[in-house]
Amino acid sequence: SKRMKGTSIYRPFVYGSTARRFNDDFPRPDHVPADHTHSWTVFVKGVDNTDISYWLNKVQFKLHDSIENHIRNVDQLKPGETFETSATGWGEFEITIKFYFVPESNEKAQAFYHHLDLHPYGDEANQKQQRETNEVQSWRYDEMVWNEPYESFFEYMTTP
Ligand code: SLL
Repeated sequence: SKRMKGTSIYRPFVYGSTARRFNDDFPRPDHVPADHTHSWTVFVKGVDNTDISYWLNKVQFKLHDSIENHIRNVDQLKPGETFETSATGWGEFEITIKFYFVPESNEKAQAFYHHLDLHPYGDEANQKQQRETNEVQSWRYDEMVWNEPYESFFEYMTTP
């Protein structure tokens, strides 16, 4: 199969994290160490939860190496499941999110970087809202672009 000159394919996705602070309404479970202040999830998903598993085969989340089992591979999703992983902790750090594409693509894996936000940020109104909901969301919209895709991948992606 040849690469298609002058052609590209793109698909939108959302990635990021949601963090919650332990408090009276959201107590720290007994098995969680006492110095852990937050519970959080990092994810990759389609816009409005559209399925992305037809082009995304596996996601590897590389967390801080202070975290148990810090390299997390998520694949073979069942319908309705999301590429995501969760942990508890006390600190912010950079998460590497590596995308592995379906074999039809013949493309190498590609990495994205996400800063885990645990603390309210932005202007006063935003911070107030984050404190009230006890949810710090740090989400980003992006598009995966494949330039000069293989003909077979182009067909795979454009055939209903
Ligand atoms: C910092 N550079 O010093 C960062 C590192 C690492 C945070 C933050 C997990 C701890 C655990 C955790 O929150 N690590 O699982 O014991 O701020």
